Amino acid sequence: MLTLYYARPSIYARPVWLALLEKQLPFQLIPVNLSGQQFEPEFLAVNPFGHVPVLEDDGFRVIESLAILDYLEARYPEVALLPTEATALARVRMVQLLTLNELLPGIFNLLVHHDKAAEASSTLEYAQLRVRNTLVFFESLLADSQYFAGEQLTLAEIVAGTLVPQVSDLGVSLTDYPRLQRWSEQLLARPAWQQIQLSAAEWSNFRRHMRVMPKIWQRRRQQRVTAISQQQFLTT
Ligand SMILES: N[C@@H](CCC(=O)N[C@@H](CS)C(=O)NCC(=O)O)C(=O)O
Repeated sequence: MLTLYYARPSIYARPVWLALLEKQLPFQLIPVNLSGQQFEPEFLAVNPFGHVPVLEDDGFRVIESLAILDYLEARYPEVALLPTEATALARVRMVQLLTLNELLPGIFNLLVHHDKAAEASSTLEYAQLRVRNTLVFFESLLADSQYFAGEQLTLAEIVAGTLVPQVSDLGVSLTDYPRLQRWSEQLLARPAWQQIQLSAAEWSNFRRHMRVMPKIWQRRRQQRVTAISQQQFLTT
């Protein structure tokens, strides 16, 4: 039986949730309350890094969202989400990595610094540039195709498709990116996307949460040091 440890709004867990749905696999969800449950010994025994997502498959445990997606693809290839042709594969990997390494930190900094004065303006400017650059790149990569790697839904949609269709909820308009807008609408209409849809209240909660994230991180760093060192002490 497949088990996914997740949190509903988690940007890293949602692609795994979507992949399980798109592959039509039976699975159970275990919610983790990220206000502290991730540092409890029971969860650190599941993932010593205290993060969701975690996937368990018949006793085999995988952490790190991209590793989990690759595992699911190799283990359950029936509904294929990863092309093998070189250029299509490169497109998928570019979209996955740019989403997590450029778009996500850009959006995060826009949210955190949105109302800060001059001292944060270069951070804000850089964040805007990262978001815009990624969206422009994605817009041109889509060209006239239905999906990033052609006419087949892939892990590029699974990863970018949990963030790009939501950027307007996070304060970034998609009106300058008509292809991305069409692509987003198409994804949001799919049953799997509808199943993981967050309500307006959940998005607004998420926005509020992201804005205070640097303070939370500071506290969590200490919690993590304490929790992980205790865990190591217990296991040595
Ligand atoms: N690189 C990891 C990142 C996972 C991650 O940061 N997950 C967040 C939720 S979006 C988390 O569990 N945060 C809890 C914490 O930082 O204490 C992945 O891709 O799975």
